[in-house]
Amino acid sequence: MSNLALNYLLRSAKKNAYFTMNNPKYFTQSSIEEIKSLLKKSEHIVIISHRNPDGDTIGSALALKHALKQWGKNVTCSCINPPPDYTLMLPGVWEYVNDFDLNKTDLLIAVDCGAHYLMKFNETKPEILNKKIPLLNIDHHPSNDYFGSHNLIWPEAAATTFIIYHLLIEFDLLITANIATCLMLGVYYDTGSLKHSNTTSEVLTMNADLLQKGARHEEVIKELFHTTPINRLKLWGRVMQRARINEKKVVVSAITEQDFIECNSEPEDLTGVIDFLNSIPESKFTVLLNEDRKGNIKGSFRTQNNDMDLSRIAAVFGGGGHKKASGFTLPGKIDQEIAWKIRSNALNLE
Ligand SMILES: [Mn+2]
Repeated sequence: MSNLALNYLLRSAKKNAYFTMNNPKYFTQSSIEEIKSLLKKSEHIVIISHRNPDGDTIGSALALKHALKQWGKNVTCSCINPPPDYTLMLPGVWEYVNDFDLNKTDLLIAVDCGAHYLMKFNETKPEILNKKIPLLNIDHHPSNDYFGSHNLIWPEAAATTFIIYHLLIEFDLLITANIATCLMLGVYYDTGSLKHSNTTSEVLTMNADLLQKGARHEEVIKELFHTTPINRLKLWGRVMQRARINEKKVVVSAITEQDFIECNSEPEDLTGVIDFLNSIPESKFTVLLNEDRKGNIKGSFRTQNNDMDLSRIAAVFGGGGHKKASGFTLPGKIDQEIAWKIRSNALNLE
């Protein structure tokens, strides 16, 4: 059997012209047979989630861990930072470790790591990249630098959990209710609750299958989208209260370091609020500026406008990203400027 991604792409290409077949990168990937035999012969496996982990990297790692146990493997999930709150309902998440012993490892698997340095362990353990211990790199970011000894990169996949789902099916591993829950959380996270443009019919089909297999859908939705601590709500209140739409139809709001202190919150608490700002119908695009606690300014851009290319605007500030979502980080502080204008019938200024 040939490569899973290729097979899938071939099947999809017939239905959907969106999938392209002429990217030479697809042909330098490891075959499914190679990946399967690698997994089968390994006993002590460490799965690495990227730094500042999100729902996709945690969901992928845990789903794979539970599945590989069916083959009797000893699997450890590891990440330099702790899993975020909204993943704490996932089975096995409490067993995450922030370090591991390379001498007791015969296979490393990186999940959802868009570049080698996002594993972060390459700084303390540079030998993880020398390929003496095989490193299987499973990811969906187009930016991936193929750092593994084995690579399964599928840029059209909406999430890494989408790749893991197809991998488990290909390997005849049972997708239990626990595994389905981990996979579902990753897909909901990376598609913004099935709202982003990466929500293909294949994603919806997979989600229906996960639900049928017992995924705890309600719990996933509650943790991801309906859980907001009061400090975060207060911070979001400031973002919204300060929002202005200028004469160029750009929505702007800003949060200072002082705001974070007063709201007892962190820059991570801003995640998601820009989508509310970006819903003002007449706006061209939205900018959210914030200071962090390390003396940097972070700018985030969003638009619903198909004619905008926000990656170019972010590039002016040394940043980058996508056409509809981009950002930058610069050292510095932001100042508020208030303009006052005198309006009086006693004056004739025109
Ligand atoms: Mn992802």
